[in-house]
Amino acid sequence: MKKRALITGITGQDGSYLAEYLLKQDYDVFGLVRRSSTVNYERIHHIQDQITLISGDILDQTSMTRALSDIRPQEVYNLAAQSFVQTSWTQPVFTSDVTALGVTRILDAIRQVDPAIRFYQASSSEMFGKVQEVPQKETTPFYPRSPYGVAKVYGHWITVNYRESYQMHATSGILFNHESPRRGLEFAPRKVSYNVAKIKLGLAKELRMGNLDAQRDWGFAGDYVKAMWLMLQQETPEDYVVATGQTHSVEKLLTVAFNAVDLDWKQYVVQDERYMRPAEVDLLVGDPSKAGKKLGWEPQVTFEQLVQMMVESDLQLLKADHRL
Ligand code: NAP
Ligand code: F7E
Repeated sequence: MKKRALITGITGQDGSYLAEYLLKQDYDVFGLVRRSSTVNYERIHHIQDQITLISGDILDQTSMTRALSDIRPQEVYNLAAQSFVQTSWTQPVFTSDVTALGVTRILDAIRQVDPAIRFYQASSSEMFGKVQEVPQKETTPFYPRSPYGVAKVYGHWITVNYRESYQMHATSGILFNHESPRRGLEFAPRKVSYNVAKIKLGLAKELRMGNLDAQRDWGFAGDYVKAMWLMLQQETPEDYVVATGQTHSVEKLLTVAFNAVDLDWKQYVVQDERYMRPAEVDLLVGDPSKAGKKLGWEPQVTFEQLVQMMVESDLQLLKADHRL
């Protein structure tokens, strides 16, 4: 019998890579998708005939229970969230409902339908916020700096609580920033790669950015979904930090991306207050040694390779769109 996995957030960046990865592991893959007036299956279009999409929303507990009862999966990966940090200040209540309470809805649906289902929660380095320790590891205290970060702290602790209260195989993966050519255009690395490609092709003249001093531990999304799967294959559920262990500033990101097309970022980047945050996370760098030791997980793509991959992909995309 093939294993069955349900992915919430399958239309997102990570959902699409995880679905591909699970198909390669010979799973039957199911994805929860919410209704929208236009179809947004761009990231899963290429595998749509190999997966099954189920209508539902993590704001609606009945839809979660129904999906679990219909599919009877062995594994559930909860990747659904309002995941853009900046938006969490303008929509704090909505962000909490989806990103925090959504986790309880799905955990409780699992408890009712089949508590033996293994559960992965997409936790985030944003929980470390104003960091209390460098580098950050599983035991580092949380100090979130945005409504998104606060919501993820709730999601993390409710996962731990259901594990301890009901002996469920529930795991929280504390993933640091991970990117790819499939990343949403609003996140810094994709915003940079897309606009660098536009400038190179003569389709834009400048790039407006916020805080250039912030530092992040950036990895490749394709590497990180493997860690999610490995966590659910362990006999004992535990929480893991997934990161590269290297950190770079937004300025360094600009340097590498513009250098990839032989341009100097200083001639094109304009700082714009609109992209500054009410409270910033200044420095994130993870310690992935537990994931290395217990899961045998290691990132494969370096920061420079990642940025070059993204710029190259956006050049191809824009050339095709504009028939260049
Ligand atoms: P993403 O591209 O923003 O995808 C989010 C997904 O959640 C989309 O499929 C979205 O569906 C879905 N979703 C949002 N609200 C929903 C709802 N109410 N019901 C059902 N589905 C809903 O995010 P990502 O980068 O793939 O990240 C995946 C998860 O990892 C998120 O939980 C994120 O917070 C977390 N995380 C990400 C990173 C990172 O660096 N990427 C790091 C740590 C943690 P639509 O397509 O319909 O909008
Ligand atoms: O910002 C700075 C910004 O939006 C990175 C999400 O996946 O990772 C992501 O959250 C940094 C911040 O990602 C612009 O101030 C400067 O310091 O790419 P980002 P994020 O906020 O780190 C974590 C782990 C998640 O869990 C989240 O879901 O870049 N920055 N100028 C800018 N950021 C953006 N977006 N746009 C700018 O113009």
